[in-house]
Formats: sequence, C-alpha cells, structure tokens
Amino acid sequence: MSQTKSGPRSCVGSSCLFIVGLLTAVTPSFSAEITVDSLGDDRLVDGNCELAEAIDAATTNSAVDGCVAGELEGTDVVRVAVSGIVALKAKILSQSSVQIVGLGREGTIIDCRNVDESCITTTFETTSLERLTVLAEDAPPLEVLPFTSAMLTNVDLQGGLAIHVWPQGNLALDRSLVAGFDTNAEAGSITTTGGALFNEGDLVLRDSSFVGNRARSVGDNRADSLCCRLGGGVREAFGGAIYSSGGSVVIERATFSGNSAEAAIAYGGALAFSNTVVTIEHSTLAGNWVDSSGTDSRSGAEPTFGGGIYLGAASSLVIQNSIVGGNTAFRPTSMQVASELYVDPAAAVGSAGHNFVRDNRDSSGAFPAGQPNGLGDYVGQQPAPLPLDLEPLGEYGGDLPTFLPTLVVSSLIIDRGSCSLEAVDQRGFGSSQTELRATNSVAHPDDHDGCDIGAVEALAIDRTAIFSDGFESGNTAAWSLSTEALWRGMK
Ligand SMILES: [Ca+2]
Ligand SMILES: [Ca+2]
Ligand SMILES: [Ca+2]
Ligand SMILES: [Ca+2]
Repeated sequence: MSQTKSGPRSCVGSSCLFIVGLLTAVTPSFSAEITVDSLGDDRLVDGNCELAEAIDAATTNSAVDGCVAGELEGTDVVRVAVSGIVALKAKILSQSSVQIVGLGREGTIIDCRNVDESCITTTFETTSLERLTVLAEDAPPLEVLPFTSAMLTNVDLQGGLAIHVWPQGNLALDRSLVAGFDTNAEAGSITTTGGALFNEGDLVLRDSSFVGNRARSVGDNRADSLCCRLGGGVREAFGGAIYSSGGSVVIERATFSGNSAEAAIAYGGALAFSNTVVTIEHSTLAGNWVDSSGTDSRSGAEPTFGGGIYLGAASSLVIQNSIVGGNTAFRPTSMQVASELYVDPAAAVGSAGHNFVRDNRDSSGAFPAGQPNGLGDYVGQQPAPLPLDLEPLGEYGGDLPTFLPTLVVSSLIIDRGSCSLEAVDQRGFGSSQTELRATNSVAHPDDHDGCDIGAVEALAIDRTAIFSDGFESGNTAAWSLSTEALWRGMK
C-alpha cells in the first residue's frame, strides 16, 4: 500500500511557528492523504484500504485497516488509486471534512445501486467529490444535510432518486453531468419535488449539463381514487431536473435538455421554483417538457406550467444571455404546444438582457415579443415563434453534452449575446484572439461584444487542453497552476 501523510510532525519551541508557517504556504497541510487501494466493500480487517474504510480513517483520525489515519484539522484527501467499480453495500456517512478524488469519470465508478438509502450523506462541514461517477437507481446518490456542504467537480451522477439539499445545506456542482434520474412520488404521496435535485438550501451550478431527468407522479388508478381523488388531491410533479423551494439557486453556463415533469398537473420540465431567489446566466434550456397527457383534465384548465421553467409565487429570477427554446407541453386537451416559461403573477422576473425566448406563451409580461425587444431580449410569440438555430444535443468538446449554435446567417443566437467578463463558455472554449469567451463571426451583426447567447460559443476554440494531460495521471499540479490564469473571470 502506498500511503503518505503531509502536515507537521513535531517541532520544539519557537521553531514550531516557523515550521507551521512554511507548511501552510504549501497546500494541503494539517490533512492526511489516504490512498484507497481496493475496489472492495467488505469493511473487514484484511490489510487493504477500501473507500468506506478510508472515510472512517478520515473521520476517526486513526488508522482503519490498511488506511492511514486522518488528521484532526483540515480536509483529509481520500484518493482512489485503482481504477474500476466500487460496488458499495452500504451508505457512506461523511462525518468530517473530506475530499474524495477519483481517477476520472470513467476511471472511478462508485456503484450505489445496491444501497437502498441516500448513498453518500454529508453530516459534517464539507464533502468534496472529484473526478468520478456515481451510479444510483432506487435511492438518491447523495444527500446534503443542514449546515453541511457538498462540492462536486468533474463528477457524473447517473440515475437515482432526487438529491435532497436540506435548508442551510449547500451544493456546488462544477463541470459535472446529472443524467437519468427518475423520481416518482413516494408511496402515500402524490407530489414529486424534483427529478434530480430537490433544493431547500443554496445551490450553485456551473459548467454542467442536466440531461434526461424525470419528476413523475404516476400511480395506479385504484390507489389514486383512494388517496387522492376522493380527498380532492391531484397528482403533481415539480421540476424534471430541479425543484427549489426556499433558498437560492445560481446557474452559470449550464445546459438542460430532455428533462420532464409528468403528472396530472406538471410544473417545470427542467426547472421549477417556489419562494426561491434564482440567477441564470449564459445557459441553454432546450428540448424539455411537461406532460399531463395521460390524465384527465377535470377542471377544463390546461394542467401544465412551463416546459422549460416554472417560476412560482414568491420567486425572483434574474436571467441573462440565456436560451429558453424548443421546450414543450403535452396536454390532454390540446396535445403538444410550445411552452418555454411559465411566470406566476406573484413572481418577479428581471431580465438582464440578451436572452432568447422562442415563444412567450405564459411569459409575455416578462418577455414581450421583439427582435430585440426593449429589454434587449429576442422573443417570439404565436403564431410565429423564433427559429431555434441549434445543432442537436451532442458532444462538441468539453466532455459534456451541449447545444452548438448553428452557423446560419439568419441566426438570432450568434453574436446577439453579451458576456463581457466571461473567459470561456461551458466547454472551456474561448476566443483565439483574446482571453475572453466572446468570439466574433464576421457574417453576423454584433449586439454587444460578439458573444453568442447561451452556454456555447460557436466559433470558440478549446482553452482547456492544457488541463487534460495531468488529469489522467492523477497529477493536478499543472491544472492548479493554470487555473487562475485561464479560468479567471469564471467564478
Ligand atoms: Ca479492509
Ligand atoms: Ca479528519
Ligand atoms: Ca459579428
Ligand atoms: Ca460570437
């Protein structure tokens, strides 16, 4: 087993201060590096260091089987050194500040599909996950308890039930993929709150993609008639990707597609908000939907609200340089209609300009039609929604699925945006001429700085190539050094 520790060992008298000063100048200090050398999950004393044992070593600050002891202060680093699948048999409780680092999203896969409760649960200050994949199925992959934080960087979350971020909890997601969650109403309940994320705390999402997540409330008719119809309740689903109630949500350079909310009353195919402070910048929401077509519409009203975004009462949204286009509603009475955003009369929208809203049905107060309108937004309306010139969702660099603007001269996306302070787009791509994202197309008139609307800049080049070499070897030194220079302006 290769195990190393860093941090002060011993010192005498006044030399202590000097040594501590030297060591704190180099990161990390006051923390152990605990090397996981087994893909097993037996949790037996057999000489190896499994992931769960390493977490225990970080928590107890003592050696656990083959794992070196964690340190009392600081954040212990649990580094997975063997590639492959860790099939967990029981959940992991993160009970101290810990950073779990894998060998890459394809190299380290934590399989939670045999764990029937929230697989990784934060019960202490900060839990970081980096460069790995978490698979889940019938339970959430993660739970963020009050007064704790989870930070996910270069992580794939594949499948499972919605992650709950409790009040006073924090979740930050960077350069990560959230895909294939499928949350149906739990037994005895008729309301589903979020397909992939149910936020009651503070959520920050950057440079990430949410694809194919579902919030459903679908049950058998006999149970419905017992629990719901006689009692006057109706099945509801909120937020195919994310539902937030209370707290705050910040979304920067993110892509949402193929997410859906499905129920008798369905709110927000990608995003649904109640009583939440929301900021969305440089993001693209396309091809999400709400669906109530499998149910009857007893009131005669259309029971779908926002194929892309549902902004409910007491919420506020500031949105800038973002695309909300090609989102739809499937309704029992009128079949399929365009449905980009639904803005509740008791919600507040502040457009910061340079947004593209293909069709302003249910949001015309916040997004008056115009090319651009008086707020600087490009907004279409029936019977002539704007052309949505995007290539299909795909891999256009940056390792995550995104939408690339189509290079047609008539595009109302290319060079119509504004991103003055941004260094790169969601993929990490920027101009070959400057250290900024904004990249000019000669064929397209510029509204402002030549930036495209949405998460992806069509003509930008890969500025993250410098990061890739060190990642596969597990050496992030080059990445750390280049971070400040190349990613400045992003955070
Ligand atoms: Ca062991
Ligand atoms: Ca510790
Ligand atoms: Ca131009
Ligand atoms: Ca441009």
